[in-house]
Amino acid sequence: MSVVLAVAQRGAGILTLKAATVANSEFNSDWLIALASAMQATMLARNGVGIAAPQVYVSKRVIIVASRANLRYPDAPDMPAVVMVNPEILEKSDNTILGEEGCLSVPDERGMVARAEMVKVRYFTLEGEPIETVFHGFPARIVQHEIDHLDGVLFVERLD
Ligand code: K1U
Ligand code: ZN
Repeated sequence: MSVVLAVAQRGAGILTLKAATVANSEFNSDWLIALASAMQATMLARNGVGIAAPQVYVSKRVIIVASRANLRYPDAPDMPAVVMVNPEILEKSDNTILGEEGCLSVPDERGMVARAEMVKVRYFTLEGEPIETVFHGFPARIVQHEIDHLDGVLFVERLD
């Protein structure tokens, strides 16, 4: 059974830091697997579609992306939750889309943010396997929102 963690709220210092890269020696470790499991449980408990480790007070480059169709994005694909370690955006489209965002760390505030429609991302699995994937639309938006968290940026700093 997984632990549901406290979520850092806007104003917490950890949300402003650049998170540390996960070291090779940490892949496949009990603590990294436990972190990912607790992040997923916390995301589900808060009804989120993503989460980043700094939001649970761990300043490491780990995110989860879990797109699903919803009222704002009825055509969004249903994705199984994907854990990404040390994610990097390799390419992004020039064309941007303005879309509504929320944040587990900024309750009761939503706003319109312009994000690239497509991102090509390289990340590592919990076991350290490198993966390259292209995301479009809402999943691409979640990836960009979560990587922003790893760089200490909140969506409210990107409002249009
Ligand atoms: O990182 C987070 O704070 C999670 C955040 C992810 C996100 C939402 C919307 C656009 C980009 C990124 C959330 O999940 S907040 C909850 C939320 O806005 C939402 C929940 C279910 C469906 C749609 C949005
Ligand atoms: Zn957020």
